[in-house]
Amino acid sequence: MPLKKRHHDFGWLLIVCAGLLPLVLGILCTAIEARHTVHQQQISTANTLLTQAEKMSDNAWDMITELRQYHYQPCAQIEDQLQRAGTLNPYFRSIGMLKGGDISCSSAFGLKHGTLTEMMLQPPPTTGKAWWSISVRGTYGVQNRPAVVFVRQLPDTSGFWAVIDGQYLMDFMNAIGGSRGYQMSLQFSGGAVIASGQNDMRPKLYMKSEAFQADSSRYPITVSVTVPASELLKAWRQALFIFLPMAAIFSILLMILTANWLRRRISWHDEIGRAIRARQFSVHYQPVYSNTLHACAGAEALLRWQRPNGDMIRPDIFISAAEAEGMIVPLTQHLLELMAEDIQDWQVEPGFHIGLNLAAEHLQHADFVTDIELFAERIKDKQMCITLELTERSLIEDGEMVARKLRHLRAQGMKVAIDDFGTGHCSLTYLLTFPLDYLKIDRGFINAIEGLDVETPVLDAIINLCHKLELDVLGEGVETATQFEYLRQRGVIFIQGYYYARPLDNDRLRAWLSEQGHKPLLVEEHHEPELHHS
Ligand code: G
Ligand code: G
Ligand code: MN
Repeated sequence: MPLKKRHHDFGWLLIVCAGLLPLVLGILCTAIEARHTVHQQQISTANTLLTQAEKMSDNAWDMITELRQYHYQPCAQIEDQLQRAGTLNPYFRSIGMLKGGDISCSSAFGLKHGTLTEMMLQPPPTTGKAWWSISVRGTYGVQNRPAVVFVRQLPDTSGFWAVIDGQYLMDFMNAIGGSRGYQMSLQFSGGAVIASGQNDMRPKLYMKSEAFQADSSRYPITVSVTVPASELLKAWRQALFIFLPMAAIFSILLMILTANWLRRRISWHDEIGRAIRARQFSVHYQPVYSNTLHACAGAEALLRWQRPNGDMIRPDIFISAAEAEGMIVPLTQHLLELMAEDIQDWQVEPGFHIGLNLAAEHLQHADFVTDIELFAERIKDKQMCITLELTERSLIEDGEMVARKLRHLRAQGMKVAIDDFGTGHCSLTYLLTFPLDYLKIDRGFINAIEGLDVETPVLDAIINLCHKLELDVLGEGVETATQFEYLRQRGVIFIQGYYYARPLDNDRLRAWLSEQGHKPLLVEEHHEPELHHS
């Protein structure tokens, strides 16, 4: 049986997918989470570095403000104070005064003058501003270590300057990110790059590490922090380490659930097929009374499943299982087969109604019309009136196509009824969409009848609706004389329920039809003493 084999293979695939789903989702989520974590660290590191650079700038500008007290004083007089200030304050490489483009005094070189360009190893930027700062790759005194130059120009061409050693910034960068392999860099006014960390960040193909840049709002400082891919992987590994055991448990659970579901599903599907072949199904028929004929007007076919061990399986269970697992069509075809066999022995008046329940899937099925026509053909000589009961349990899709099929069958003398009317979600739409002859009012509404003189508004409304639409009404699940009388008084023609007759197997039905079928149902007063009370 190749078809069955495919079914099982598909099942395995489904179980594997169920197992993989939590893992794949977990790997994806942790990757996103790790990226996010690393990015947050990157931002906070960049901000820390920026704050430190701003603090150093504050220091430098404070120093330059201090230096203004030496304005107009010759270098020889102030050299000592300059040296002391430059040495005792942290961060500074040197400080001094300017005269035009020349250094007029310096804490590092005293009277030995040079130009600003010579000290910075590059020409000063042309900013046009009185205050400026720039990072440089070295100064005259320390040529191979970066520094930051701060200059305050006064209107009389003199000025003050301070140089902060880049080593402080580089040490700070190493302290905050060196151990994690962060690569950081910092620039003042787009000058030389002061950088830390390994410069040989070989780009990893599978995971690019992106640089994050931050700018100071107070000074022309830009910092950039790059996290190596290894950090990302580490964060990912950590997240996975926490998440993976959970995902594994979920994965196993989901696999067990899927396997269980599949087993149940496969077993219902196969069981119903086997039961059909083993003829475990039979049909019971529940007689329907007519208030105009004053006799039995028909019967509804109800499927029954008895296992070989004698257990009955409840119809609502196996019918929903068959509907859920694509077996309702073969099952209904089997029902028609069994009914056709049973009906051969019946002795009924022409026009006797035979009702059968149809599932939405069957109505939508391509074989539906042929199935019913074949059945009609087989019981043709009994001249029965076949009643197709559409249940509202499952929604009928493509109503227009189904309506066409029903019109076609109705043209051949069949009737269409809505079963369990009022319990479904589409009762009223069905009234518009389908050609109808009857409504079968669900027994829930019949149960609500409390007495002949007590109103039952919803039930009354449904009955009125039927009269307006010129549909025949059938009351389902009528169990008491009160219910029977109540419905009769309100013009409900057809009655079905234990009060009149229970569902009977084929043999009992035939016996019942010949004994009781023609008798009117009399509601005698002594049957129902409460009639007088209410
Ligand atoms: O009497 P009973 O317990 O048989 O019915 C339970 C439910 O099963 C009812 O809602 C009835 O409509 C449904 N049912 C019984 N027989 C059939 C059948 O042959 N086909 C379909 N589709 N439903 C049925
Ligand atoms: O197709 P429908 O859902 O109408 O199926 C009728 C169902 O109602 C069947 O399960 C049948 O056995 C059940 N039934 C028929 N008459 C009565 C009744 O008087 N009382 C109750 N409780 N159930 C009934
Ligand atoms: Mn029914």
